[in-house]
Amino acid sequence: MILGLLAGGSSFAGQESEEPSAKAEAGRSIAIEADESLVFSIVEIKAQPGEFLSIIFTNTAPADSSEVLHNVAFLNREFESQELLQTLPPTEDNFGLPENLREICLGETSIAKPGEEVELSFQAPWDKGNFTFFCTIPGHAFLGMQGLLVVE
Ligand SMILES: [Cu+2]
Repeated sequence: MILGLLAGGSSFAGQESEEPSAKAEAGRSIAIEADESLVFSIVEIKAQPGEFLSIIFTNTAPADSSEVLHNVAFLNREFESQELLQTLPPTEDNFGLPENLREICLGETSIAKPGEEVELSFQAPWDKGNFTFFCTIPGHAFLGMQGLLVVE
């Protein structure tokens, strides 16, 4: 009975949110996964200039590995692996995007615990080129959680 009430409530809420908004519209869906092996299932995403993308990221680490947190953040230019690591602070109280990278971030998902799915809608840059994405959890990019958005 409680489930029924919740489902009804959410459909009503959906009907009332039809107004246009400035938020990035939902674009082409791209599913990315990562588990406790600290590698993204996709390390290259191809997109057209200005294309709207909807990233659906799932942390597929086992539920008992509660310390394995992940997210995905997209930057507005390519970072060589070493450069990215030098830019990231060695430790971070907040596991989200470091303050020094916030200005050059195209978008980041929230942090996903094992079994959780998080989403991010954003617009690819109009400039062609390579744009780095990575997991902001300390140490994960260092161990390989990074990839490239290729705009062409
Ligand atoms: Cu991670």
